[in-house]
Amino acid sequence: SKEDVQAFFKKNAFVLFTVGAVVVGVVLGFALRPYKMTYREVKYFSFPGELLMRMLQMLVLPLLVSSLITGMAALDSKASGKMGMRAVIYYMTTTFIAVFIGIIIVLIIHPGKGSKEEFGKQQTIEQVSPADAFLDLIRNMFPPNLVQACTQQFKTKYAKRVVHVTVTVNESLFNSTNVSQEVVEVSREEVIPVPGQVAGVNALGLVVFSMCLGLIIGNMKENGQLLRDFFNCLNEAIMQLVAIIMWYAPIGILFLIAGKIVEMDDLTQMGGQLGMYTITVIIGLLIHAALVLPTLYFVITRQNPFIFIAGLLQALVTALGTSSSSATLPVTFKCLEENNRIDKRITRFVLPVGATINMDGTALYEALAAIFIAQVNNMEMNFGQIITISITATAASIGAAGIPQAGLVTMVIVLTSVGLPTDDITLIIAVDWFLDRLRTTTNVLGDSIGAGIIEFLSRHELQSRDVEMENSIKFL
Ligand code: DAS
Repeated sequence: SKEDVQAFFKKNAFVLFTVGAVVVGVVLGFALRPYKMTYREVKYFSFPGELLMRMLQMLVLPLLVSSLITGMAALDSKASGKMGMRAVIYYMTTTFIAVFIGIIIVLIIHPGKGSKEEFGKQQTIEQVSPADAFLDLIRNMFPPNLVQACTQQFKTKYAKRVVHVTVTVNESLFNSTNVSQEVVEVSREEVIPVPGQVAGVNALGLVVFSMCLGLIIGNMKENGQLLRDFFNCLNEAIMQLVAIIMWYAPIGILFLIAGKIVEMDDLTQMGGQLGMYTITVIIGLLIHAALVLPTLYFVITRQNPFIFIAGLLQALVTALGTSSSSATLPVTFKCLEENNRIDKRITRFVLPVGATINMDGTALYEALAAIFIAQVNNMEMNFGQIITISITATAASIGAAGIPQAGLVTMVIVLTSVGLPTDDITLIIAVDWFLDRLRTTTNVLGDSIGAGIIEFLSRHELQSRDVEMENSIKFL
């Protein structure tokens, strides 16, 4: 009846607006392409989208810190330890499955034909050694300056330097009668690692700090109450800000998507290897997001995964629009807590961590892309190299920040670990803006399904702690 239809629209207005925004954005973008806007015009045109990005990013820091602190403080250390364990196992398993799918799919489809001609010119990319990248990951866990961690992260850079070395020359080599040694000085050029900082939130450092602080505050009995109340209220206030921004989100998403479509390079180059590569990535991500993750959710919780995913629609569309899992974090919170009714003790604990380190889509992508680059270079990867790729791709996905195209940067590690040319990353840059959106959506889905699964597995702890919970933290 008419009332039913009205009620349906009322209830799902948000979702309809958001999905509508994507459709209108795509149509508008293609309609405007023939006008060949200048770079400046595109920037003006996508301004409403840029604003959405900025608003969401504005909330990420206070949201991440306050939710982790309250999340940790709300659980006793035994419960949080168990949940942490489950989270880590879930993140590791799903990331490895993702990597596995990426590798299998690229080996079967074999999108790289073994020629680089059709890709055009390449640029030079800075080398990073896997060891330095790994140390950077750990360094970033301990930011020496918390204020700086809000704007910068640590990254080893490389510099060329002339070094002097002394070499002992044994003269007997030249003259068999006169045995003596001579020390000579030679200089050679060497590339050395130097400490550096790059722009961007050091989310990993803030996550580690907030978790530890939250754990301590949770153990502080009455003395900690003030801090618990403070962070709890801060968290709720930020979530109310999120609710306001959500009304603006459809407009922002519309312009983000339309602007990108107006701006993108011609699709003609999408033929050949790059086109096949794009399709391979899409298939891989689809298998993981639409098949593996829902199946895992169903097997563990015995509930309909697609109803769960329907509740996440807005977060998924925001991920698609912003290509940043950090910027999407506020929306992910809202969807999981309000639509899917996931316990706040779970979301506050696992979502900030998930958005920072659990990136299934990125892991799948990095492994797949590395093997694609090997194929283009006519290099066969042996079993050992494939294992190396799967390990470094996992590490690279953990190290990648939740910002647009971060995965492309950390791919240098994967390529160097198996001796592939890092400059070849530029071969796939043309399509990365698009694939980035898809892998970000997969990343957000992985985090959210993780929250659902971990809540289910932790139901006993959550129940038994309920009474005590009431005393220490009131969830507003
Ligand atoms: N776009 C990133 C994200 O936010 C990661 C990536 O570039 O792969 O999930």
